Amino acid sequence: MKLRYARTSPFVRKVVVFAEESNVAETIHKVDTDVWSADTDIHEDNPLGKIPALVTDDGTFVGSFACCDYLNKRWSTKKLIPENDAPRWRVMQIHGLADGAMEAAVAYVIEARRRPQEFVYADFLDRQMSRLDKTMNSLEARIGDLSELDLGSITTGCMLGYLDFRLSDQFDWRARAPQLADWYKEFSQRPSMQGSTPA
Ligand SMILES: N[C@@H](CCC(=O)N[C@@H](CS)C(=O)NCC(=O)O)C(=O)O
Repeated sequence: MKLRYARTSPFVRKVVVFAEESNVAETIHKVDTDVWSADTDIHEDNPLGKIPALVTDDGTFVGSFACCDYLNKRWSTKKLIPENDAPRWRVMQIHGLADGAMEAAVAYVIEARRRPQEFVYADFLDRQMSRLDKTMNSLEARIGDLSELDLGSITTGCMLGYLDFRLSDQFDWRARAPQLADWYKEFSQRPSMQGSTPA
């Protein structure tokens, strides 16, 4: 399998950590991809121009959730997305919150760093920051739902890692969510997280 990859992307990191934790990493070949380069070839694998994309004998999966779901169903020897009922609802709910926060953080960073300064829209930045702020409260309130290793906790860990990587000057998430900070301190020590720290 081929994974369109960049070390800085939290969505790619989600797939990389998921793959390692579910024992399929060695079957994945990472292909460095700069989606922002003028001559990027990402569109050959993803018409949306985004990473991650996972190219497999069963077709190409775009978007981090579809990539993880495929790995889980088809290859993983350790299942990290529960099949049914309450365990599945919990993972999907946590994943939705963490993935949405990841989207907000990436949107903030693109607006702040990639737009010419005179076009940066302050209200847009505020809206993303408000999403992040409120989602920290929700995750803090559901800290007990992060005790298992699964798609929800992996996405949360990668999202918080991205906040540290790109938004540490703008957003002190640890002050908003002290229990989450304690949880992350431990979670981020996992070899899968240590080996994929964005740089
Ligand atoms: N919902 C997608 C989001 C993927 C995404 O936004 N990837 C970013 C890198 S972190 C990207 O490729 N951006 C390129 C662009 O927006 O043109 C997923 O879950 O994978």
